[in-house]
Amino acid sequence: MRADAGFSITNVVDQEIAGMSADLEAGLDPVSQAEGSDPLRRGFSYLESIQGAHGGWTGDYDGPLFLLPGYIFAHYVIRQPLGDGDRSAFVMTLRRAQNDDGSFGLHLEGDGYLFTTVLNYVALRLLGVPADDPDVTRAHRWIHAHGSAAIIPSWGRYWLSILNLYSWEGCHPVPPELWLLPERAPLHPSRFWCHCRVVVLAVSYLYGRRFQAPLDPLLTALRRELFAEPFDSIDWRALRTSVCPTDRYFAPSRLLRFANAVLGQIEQRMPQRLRAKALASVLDHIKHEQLTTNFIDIGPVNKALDTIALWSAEPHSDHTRKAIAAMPQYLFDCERGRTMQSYNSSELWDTGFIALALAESGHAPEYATMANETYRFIDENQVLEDVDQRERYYRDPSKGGWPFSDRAHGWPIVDCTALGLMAALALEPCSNRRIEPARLLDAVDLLLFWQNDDGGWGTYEKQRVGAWLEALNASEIFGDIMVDVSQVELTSSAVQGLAAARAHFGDRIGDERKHRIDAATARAAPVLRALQRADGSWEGNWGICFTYGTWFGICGLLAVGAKPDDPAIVRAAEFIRAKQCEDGGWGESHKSCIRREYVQHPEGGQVAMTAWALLALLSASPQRHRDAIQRGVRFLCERQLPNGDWPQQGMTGVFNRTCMLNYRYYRNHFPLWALALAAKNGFSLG
Ligand code: LAN
Repeated sequence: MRADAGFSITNVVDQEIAGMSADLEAGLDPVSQAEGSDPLRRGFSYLESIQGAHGGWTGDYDGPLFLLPGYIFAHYVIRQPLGDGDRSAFVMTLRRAQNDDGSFGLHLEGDGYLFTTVLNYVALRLLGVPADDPDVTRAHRWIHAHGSAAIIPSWGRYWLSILNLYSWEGCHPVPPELWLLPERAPLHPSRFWCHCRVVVLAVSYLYGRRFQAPLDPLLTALRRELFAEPFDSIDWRALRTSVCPTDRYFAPSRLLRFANAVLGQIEQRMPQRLRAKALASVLDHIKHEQLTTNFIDIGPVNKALDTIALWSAEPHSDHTRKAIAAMPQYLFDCERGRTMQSYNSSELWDTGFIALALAESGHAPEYATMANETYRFIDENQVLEDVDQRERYYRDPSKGGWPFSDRAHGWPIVDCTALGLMAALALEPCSNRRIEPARLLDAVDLLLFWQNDDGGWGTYEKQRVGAWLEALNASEIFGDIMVDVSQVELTSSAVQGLAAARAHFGDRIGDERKHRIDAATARAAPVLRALQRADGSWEGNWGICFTYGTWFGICGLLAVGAKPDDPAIVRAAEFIRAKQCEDGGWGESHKSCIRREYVQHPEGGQVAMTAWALLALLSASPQRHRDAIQRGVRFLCERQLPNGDWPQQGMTGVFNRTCMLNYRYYRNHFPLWALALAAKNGFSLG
């Protein structure tokens, strides 16, 4: 539930529980008894009961523990006090996320990171929690046992510098002049992965101005609390290369150390006129990002930083007012409290998978209103135009794409576009409206545009620089953040989307486009094969981990024309089958993503991962893996709750190798889709 709708979390949760227990007392399932024991009908009826008025499904989308602090810091810096409701809800949310040892993880299930422990400590203090509060004291102790805020990773340094709790001198330079380099230069930030690029953009503005909040008594107290030595006696420059070992994901490359040294020299000699020009250009790019996303901005990190940058430049402008007013769009009330979401929502993504599951089940005619409304959501959230002056602002075309959340956000993504396209095609027969074929073909053309020269697809954009640039990853805590390279999920989704469109349109797709699709598909096959590991698996980048990646790998190969007896598919299915848990499910730990090898989940089967494994095996060869599939199906059926929902379990999503995410609806649409496919292949759901 959207937090800005003015609900109280405790009320919501209490009401839901009260409603459920009343039903149980009356001996009724919350979902009508008519669904009986059919897990598909129960599951879809449950989803039907919580579909939004806009046709989509809205849910919580959190996990990272460095987002809400950014929201709190931004309000503090721009002197926009939070309301009492927000304050108490945030304090509760932050307390709940704290580990027993006083630390905060990079994400909800993670062991302590100095980065997030310091940020959450400061956030609690800025919210008015006193230094002698037991939770604050526990965090304080942990921070000092791990070297103090002095050795926080660079992303933490930026935040602390903005808050006047660190010196910009302790940060490696992030000069705004980078944006004035010739666009052909491989180091021009327009070549960076878009999420990295927008963070660099905002930080370069604040760094370039050495922006800091004015010191006040609370910040002065924090300066004392965060460091072992007196703040004014710290040798900031000497700290630049020291980062807490708990947080470091990789050692800095020689290229990065060299670049930092060179930038450090240049920064000392930067002409003021050049700096002013660079700052003006960067601010213009920030404004463009805000204007083209309805002030949502591409993600939560640049949303908070951009808002501060704008406020620092023009505190009273209409633009800044709109940027501030859009902040609460990132808040969401859920069982864990009032969270800052990892995106403005995951609505298109979830609604798209629900559409596919419903279509696969053959039950769409029974759920005609739900199917119709789902289709409407897909229809109403396709991006219809490119952004204004897109080339000047380094943007790829957008027309025809689908975003991860909604049209207002506007940044289309490769797999979301493929999903939007497939969902539209799958539900069209059950809908009383119809997306113009020309719009669906725009999606096809955009997918074709996005194909990389190596034949694969990345996330948001066609690859702009070689993968070598990853050596300049300065984040310390995230992996694979610099370049939008070809990946298994995106490549697989793109070829599946193209195959679906080709099958749907037949000859109407046009000769020229048909040839382009065929050529694109042929070029994708070797990429998918090259990404497969020797053990038959594919490593996922956005879901945990080998289970997710291998499902995409198998379906990608099938979409490029591989046969189920292709040795690559046989090996992949064998990999999946061998990982089945004793309880019949599949469960993979998020540690797989960090260690880059399969780690079993300590709690055994997880519903979302079981669904991915089943989808993989059912796509590869339902016959060869009959027993394993039947046991997995039983696992899902047994875990389903009386109301048609499934229990929330461990985290299922990941980004940049180290940070985990909670996808609220993965426990619903993936099991339903897997069960639907199983039923279609003759497996019993009884
Ligand atoms: C997402 C969420 C969706 C995800 C999929 C569509 C599932 C994926 O297949 C492609 C990549 C994408 C779009 C994705 C990229 C990275 C995001 C935006 C996120 C994981 C959500 C949050 C994350 C963003 C980078 C968080 C902010 C942190 C930074 C390091 C800037």
